[in-house]
Amino acid sequence: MIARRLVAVLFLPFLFCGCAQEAGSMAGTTGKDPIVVGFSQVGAESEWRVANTESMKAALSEENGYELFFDDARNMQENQIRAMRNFIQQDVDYIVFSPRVETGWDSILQEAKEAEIPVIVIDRGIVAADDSLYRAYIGSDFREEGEKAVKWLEDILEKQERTGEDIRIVHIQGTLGSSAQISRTGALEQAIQRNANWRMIEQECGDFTRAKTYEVMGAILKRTKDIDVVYCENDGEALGAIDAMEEAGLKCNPEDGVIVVSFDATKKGLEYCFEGRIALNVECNPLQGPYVDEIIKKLSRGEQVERKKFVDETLFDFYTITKGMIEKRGY
Ligand code: GYE
Repeated sequence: MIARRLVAVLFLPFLFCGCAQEAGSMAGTTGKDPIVVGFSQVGAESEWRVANTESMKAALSEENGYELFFDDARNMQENQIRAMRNFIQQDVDYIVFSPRVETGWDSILQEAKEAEIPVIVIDRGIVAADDSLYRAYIGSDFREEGEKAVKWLEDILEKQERTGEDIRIVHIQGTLGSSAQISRTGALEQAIQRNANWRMIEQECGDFTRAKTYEVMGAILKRTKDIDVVYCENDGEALGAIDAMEEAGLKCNPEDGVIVVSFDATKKGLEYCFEGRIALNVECNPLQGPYVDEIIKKLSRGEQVERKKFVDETLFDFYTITKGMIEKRGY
């Protein structure tokens, strides 16, 4: 196995095209074999994602006993599958991946299983034919995040005594088919059903990016400017939507403007929240590296691991956020 891996490490990197190869020195200075991990990241579409990548690289570092093969799939599932297949050919010890979408992973996971390479899913969840296709999942409870957002919205509209008026909602969705999108969308759609005065006037995909959302929001604003709430599924989308609305002369704030709801709570998102331009920012914690490290170390020692773990998350709103909270934010 070691000999096979040595060959793989020496030659296979040249077969990877367009992927950042970050192999450390074999065996390191400790005299122990490093744990070889292939990590397929979905892309670099958001600040959240960049923080997630950094957390993973910091935790799975050479000093920490790892050799990391990192691949950025540029937001394409087929690239992720290709990278995972390369990791299998390289006979890595573990595969970690952040799936772009929920479905379509069964065959590649089966290949990993046949090669006896344990797979750890991070961030977004998957729907797999069979539970034995991956060892552990670590990520966020996206449905819970969505529930926090709609509950907050119900409360604020009640406080503002707006339960009797139509609430016109624009919904910007994340990458369609991703578990983050499915669950955050699910929470809103269900809340619309139970609140007779909430109207979904537009629903478009912003693909979790500022640029795409700026475009789709611009198009929406040509159709209507009568908007009460914009529900964006991450900070990038919120920033893009706000850019477009402010340019069109709309004010964004929860007191006398459009109420913008967002997810992630990155530093930039929190700054917008402090100003009220984002009224509510539900935290989504990207710092998953240390948990992945813990899982891998446990598996390497032959210990049991939790099959599913959600990271801790909170929320921030315009009324309670402080400067101190923003300063503490590292990403
Ligand atoms: O909210 C968004 C990112 O999957 C939780 O993906 C993640 C989402 C996050 O691009 O910013």
